[in-house]
Amino acid sequence: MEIKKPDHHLPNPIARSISNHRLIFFIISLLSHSTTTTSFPKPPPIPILPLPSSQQLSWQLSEMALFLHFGPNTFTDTEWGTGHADPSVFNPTAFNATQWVTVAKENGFSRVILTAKHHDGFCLWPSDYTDYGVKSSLWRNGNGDVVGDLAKAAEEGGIQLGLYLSPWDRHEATYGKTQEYNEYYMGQMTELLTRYGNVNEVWLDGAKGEGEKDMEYFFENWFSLIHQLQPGAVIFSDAGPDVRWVGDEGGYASNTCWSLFNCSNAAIGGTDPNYSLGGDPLGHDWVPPECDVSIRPGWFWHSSEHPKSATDLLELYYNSVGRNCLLLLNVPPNSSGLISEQDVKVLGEFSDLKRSIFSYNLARSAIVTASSTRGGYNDTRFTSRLILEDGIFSYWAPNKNQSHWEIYLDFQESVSFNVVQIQEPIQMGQRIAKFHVDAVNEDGVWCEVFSGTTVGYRRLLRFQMVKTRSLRLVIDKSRSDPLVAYLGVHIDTVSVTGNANSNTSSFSNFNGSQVLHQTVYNRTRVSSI
Ligand code: FUL
Repeated sequence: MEIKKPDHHLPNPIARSISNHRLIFFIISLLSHSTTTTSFPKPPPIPILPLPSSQQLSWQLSEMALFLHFGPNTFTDTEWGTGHADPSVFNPTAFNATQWVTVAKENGFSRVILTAKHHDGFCLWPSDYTDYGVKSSLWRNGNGDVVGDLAKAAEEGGIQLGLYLSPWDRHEATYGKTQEYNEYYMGQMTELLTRYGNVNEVWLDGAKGEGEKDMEYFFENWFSLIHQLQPGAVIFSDAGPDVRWVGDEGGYASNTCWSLFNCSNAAIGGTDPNYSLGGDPLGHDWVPPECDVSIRPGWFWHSSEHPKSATDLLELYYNSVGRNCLLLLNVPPNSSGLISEQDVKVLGEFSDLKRSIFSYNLARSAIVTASSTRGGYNDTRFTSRLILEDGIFSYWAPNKNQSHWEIYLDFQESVSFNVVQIQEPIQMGQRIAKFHVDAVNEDGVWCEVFSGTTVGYRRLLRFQMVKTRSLRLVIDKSRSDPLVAYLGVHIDTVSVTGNANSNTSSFSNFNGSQVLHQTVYNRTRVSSI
């Protein structure tokens, strides 16, 4: 197989190359340490603006949310209800919000987001401002409250709650009259945000059918009201202000994905999808992207439709969470009021796959070194060894004014892998703009296995299986000194790696039996966790 050598390859044998590096780092570290004149520890670097708010940080850490589209459409085989369906159609026979929350929790979703009101205007809670909702249905003789039950189940289950209140309302008579409808919408928003405890996300969009009544939405008033009533909530829309739509409904973000954005360049219902997709390296606002996608073809449940496969879901995970986004996966409850068995099964398989790949980091026993360390080689607060600790709150930081930034993993024996994950401590701002990953081949030559642009909260890289003793992450371009919170090395025997990244290279020392050995090891490890 062909070996692609990057311009920056070192044609030295591995042993000499690595020990030379170590010696240089050691001398540099000693020098930098010996110039330290005080015993006070080096403070952390200055965060680079814009930064996430605590709500945005908590949203990003939640990684995956379950979207629940439920309402009259579930019973009428419709996607966009006309707003005139008889409320009596809404009658789930086995409704159980605890089952929804359990499915979410068991499969790693830390948040559930419900269509409290979709475009048909039907309210899943007993709103004082309209009869069009659960209170006019046969379900629980009109005394039911889907939002209330879900809020209670989420609180008991210890997961977060989000609510979607559709601006477009095909039932409400005041829709089209700007002043009246904004009053109506804000009245309903107030009900939702004051009756049900903590709400962590408010979801709204600019969707509207062709030829529908024209009107103005008072977005700024809505946003202020939401932040006032629920200071812990993020607001999602295609223009932020807190979280942005990624620009498509397929669940794929782009390879380059900045959380930086300019809200002034975006408008709800009118943002350029390409701008949403990639974000803006020069953006002044922190507005990270959320990828909404449905497990089935429709957003609502239809008896004729079936869920995607577990490997499809894994693919979505790589392309959303693995590209600095939150995955908002829609799993629509069926007409009995439960998440269908088929969907539960696929979600379970997806979780198993994810666990089998990511629960063991092959780098865990590697020797980690870096081109420099903030505060000197002996500073334990910024040492490169911290990249093996889970989470983003400890991180490697390089010395200031460096001309190159590199982290080395020496596995001490050959290991095979085809996935690398990298995390930046985004609480310090998103920094990395260009990087590549190299591995040493059997001739001791550094060969590029992947090159990319942004990292952000989490970046997952896939490439053809590589067998090596040493790997390095080289940061080529960064908005400020790059910081790395986590580096993971994994094996994925499931997803197709051939088309995962066009710039993958192949290794001449690929060895099938070695790969198999690692796989078994990995699985054994997983089953014991
Ligand atoms: C869109 C809506 O029109 C769809 O029905 C669905 O709710 C999707 C998540 O958002 O804007």
